[in-house]
Amino acid sequence: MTPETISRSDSFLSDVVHGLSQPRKTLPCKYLYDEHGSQLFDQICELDEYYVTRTEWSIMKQNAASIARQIDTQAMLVEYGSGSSLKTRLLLDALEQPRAYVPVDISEEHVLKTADGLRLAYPSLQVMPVIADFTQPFSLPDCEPPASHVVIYFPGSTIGNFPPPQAGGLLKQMSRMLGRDGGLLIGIDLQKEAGIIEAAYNDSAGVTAAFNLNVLQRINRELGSNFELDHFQHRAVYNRARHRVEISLVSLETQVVSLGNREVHFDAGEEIVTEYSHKYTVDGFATFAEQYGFSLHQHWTDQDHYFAVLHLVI
Ligand code: AVJ
Repeated sequence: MTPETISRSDSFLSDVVHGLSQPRKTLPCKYLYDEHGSQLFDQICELDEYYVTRTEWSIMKQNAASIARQIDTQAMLVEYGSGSSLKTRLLLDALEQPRAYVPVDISEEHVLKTADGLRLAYPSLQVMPVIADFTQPFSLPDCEPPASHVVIYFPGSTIGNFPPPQAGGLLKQMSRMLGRDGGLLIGIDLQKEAGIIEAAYNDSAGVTAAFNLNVLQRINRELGSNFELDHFQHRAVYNRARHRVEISLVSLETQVVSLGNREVHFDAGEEIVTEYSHKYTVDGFATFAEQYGFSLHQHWTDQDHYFAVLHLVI
């Protein structure tokens, strides 16, 4: 093991122990995205019930030219949580090429494979992947010639995974990275009828359930615990007051799981919250982002107002 992998699994263990010691048990949602989890997430994106990806895709496709105009040739395009960079290709196809494209993702296998694919498709583009947890400070690589500013692309409504205080922290960290003339292109999932939202997170094929349960498998494999996956059940409920989907794993019985030298006790019906997915309005998000120095320059949405892509500047 390299020192880096040791410290990474160390913080994984301490994050898991910490989360499972709370009166309301939680696990940080970033751990859903190991190699298998990232593949399952890609499958979620293709589900009929999961309107999010397809709607954002159609907004990007219909408006690629005007969105791409917000990114000039001097810019370094930095994508937070790039995954397979599928939507980015729409941007890159519409762009005069930026200085460099920097995909930032926590899943090493995923981001390196994606970077190779992009280099093949865009031979003259500098693709400089960064393997990082973007919720922590990280540094950008240097490109040649240097970029004059940064445009951050943060699609997928990933910002929705963070409760407002953390989302605000992330916006603050981003605003420091941009430089004058920089901007943020961000995808947000909009508030809509609860039934539509709940169906998206409780798909009939059970892919979201598998995605959620996979985090227990990962903890077993990487931290040597003994979670029984069939003793837990996926749950996703839209909390209308807080405008967020609360995704959890419910313990189906009273049970004890061993984790390192500890034992974690579960009551029957007790939940582990694994992810939130906050839904916004365009105005609500713009007002929120103003607290961190951003102002809304332009936005694009679909006919049904299910999703919006915002261009925020500082
Ligand atoms: C990664 C934020 C886009 O909240 O919709 C999808 C993750 N979790 N189904 C979302 C997710 C379960 C997703 N984002």
